Amino acid sequence: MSDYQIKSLANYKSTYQKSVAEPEAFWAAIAEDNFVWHKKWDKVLEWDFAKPEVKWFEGAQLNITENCIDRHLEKRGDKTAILFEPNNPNEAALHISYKELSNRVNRFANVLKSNGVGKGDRVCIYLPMIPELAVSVLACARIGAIHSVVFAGFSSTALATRINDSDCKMVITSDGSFRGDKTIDLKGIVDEALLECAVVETVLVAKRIDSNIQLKSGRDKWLQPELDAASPICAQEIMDAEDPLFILYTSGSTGMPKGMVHTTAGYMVYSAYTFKNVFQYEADDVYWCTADIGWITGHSYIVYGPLANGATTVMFEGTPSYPDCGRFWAIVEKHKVNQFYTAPTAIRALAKESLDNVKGYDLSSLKILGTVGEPINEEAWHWYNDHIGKKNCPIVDTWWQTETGGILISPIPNVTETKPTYATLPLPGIQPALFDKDGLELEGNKQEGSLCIKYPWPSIARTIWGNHDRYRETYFSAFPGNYFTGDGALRDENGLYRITGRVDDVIIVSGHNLGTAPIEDAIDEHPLVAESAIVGFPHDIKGSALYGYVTLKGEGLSKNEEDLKKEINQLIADLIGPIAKLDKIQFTNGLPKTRSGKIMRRILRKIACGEVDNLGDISTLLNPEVVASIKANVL
Ligand code: 7RM
Repeated sequence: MSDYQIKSLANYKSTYQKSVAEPEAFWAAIAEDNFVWHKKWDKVLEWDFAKPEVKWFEGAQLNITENCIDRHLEKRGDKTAILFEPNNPNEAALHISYKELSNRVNRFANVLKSNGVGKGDRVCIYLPMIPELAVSVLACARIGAIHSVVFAGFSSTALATRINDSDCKMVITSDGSFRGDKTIDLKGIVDEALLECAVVETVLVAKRIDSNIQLKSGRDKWLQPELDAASPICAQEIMDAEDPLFILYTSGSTGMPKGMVHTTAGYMVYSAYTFKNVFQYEADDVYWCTADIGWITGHSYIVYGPLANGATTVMFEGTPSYPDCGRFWAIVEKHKVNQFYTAPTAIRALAKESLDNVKGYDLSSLKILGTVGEPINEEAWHWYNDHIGKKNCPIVDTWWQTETGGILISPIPNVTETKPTYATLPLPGIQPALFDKDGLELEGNKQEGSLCIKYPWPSIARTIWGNHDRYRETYFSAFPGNYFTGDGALRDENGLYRITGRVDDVIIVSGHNLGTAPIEDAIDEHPLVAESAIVGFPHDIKGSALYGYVTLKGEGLSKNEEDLKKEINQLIADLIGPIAKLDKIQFTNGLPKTRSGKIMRRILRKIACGEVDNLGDISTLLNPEVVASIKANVL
């Protein structure tokens, strides 16, 4: 286990050096020493970004659930694997030990089999954040079925598109889900989706709420009786290293969502290795990632990465604001959480509320804080650092993507430095590069350009389900020989990376390239601003001009709007330069967000450009009411 956990800066430097000089030897040693294999690989890596093709550990055989569950049973069978915290704080938390998890996963795997699911079959999982979600994911992996988890906030149309794209023969869902003090009729959404899906043979329904739903005979089954009748022993399917483990859909800039395909061995090795290092997990720690398993963050850093390390991973069913905005901190205190991993949008939302929501709780168990999903602005970073970490917890700003399977750029806490708004340094095995718009690599420090990765890492997605051409086009054609992330980044004078946002968020004003993130950062420095988003709109003289959507904190609402606009532009002029001043500022009561918390700038751009009737695909939009009010008040 010597190389597995990086514990000092010198150690990081030598490990990184080795990972770049001899990637195959580096990953082979990690794979060999830290996982259970039924057969070792014949070849560590085969790759060609021109084809594109990437294969890791070919010839090896394994099962990821043996690595996540079985191998822990002897040493830590009674340790809590999954700590389930329900939506309702008055409902008891559930401590699922590794032994109990093994029992549940095996039973579930047998239920899949008895319902005709086998190796290579696709299973769509559409569940709220209840234990059955993690268990069903692992049950699929146990028998070699390919899981496709669809976030349970997606509409029936979005669900149907995803089920059909990968021909899922089974759907696993629940009778409903909780959201705050309301319930949502998930089964009704599935029924509607299935009107469009001829391929689905069976629907397994977990019971979560007190509902009266109808089961469609011949198709739908309650899950619990099936589990009760199943054996708690299920032999693992022995998988080849490159057998698909799961499909996870992510939206592209146009058209159909992309079903990113992750395979078994490389994904396991990389998600486990990065979990251990980025969160510096120690044996008795309680780790909590607030994401939903419906996103890649939940796959890699609630389920697979933590369990492969024998960790205790918290799974939270609820939302940050129920029953009040202190819920996260109540849970940290209750379960003595050591590592806490969340999204900037959640931090900004909570920072908008009174500090009284934080003050009553004992947060002294916290050692490490993390963020993921979008650039974190300076103000939110400091709020997190000051009020949650009490200036005592390194913040890991982890940059990665559904396509990358695991974290690529991030500080290693207490090992490498942190810097507000910077994801900082590549993890071992990751070779980032910046390119200009002519496709030339920008060498040396103090550079800004398109972020690419030059060399494969074990958990890179292998293809887009059913569309390898689109995979090539999207990721390997803009900068031939490199994986193109679609993000822009800058490398500072010390070689630290800052993600500046999607490259398509760059706005060129009078010939100056302006990233949206730094301008939004500047606006967010205003004490009365909660959140902002900038887009470009056509301008006769400048080419493009800037349109700002600004949400104020409660105290801001009584202020004179014209004064506020002046103050905001003065801040921008002071922090970035007069070139970045906004032509138009619209005050809003919220911003359009995806269900995973990313601002949908595409919608804001269309509104600012006067195309209010043609907003494109809004299937991932969380808050349509906000869009309606923005449209009604457009400047
Ligand atoms: C993990 C995840 C990927 C996109 C990515 C970026 C943005 C994610 C950060 C970030 C700045 C970060 N997967 N992004 N993390 N931007 N700093 N730490 O979110 O597929 O849903 O999104 O998210 O633009 O390309 S994702």
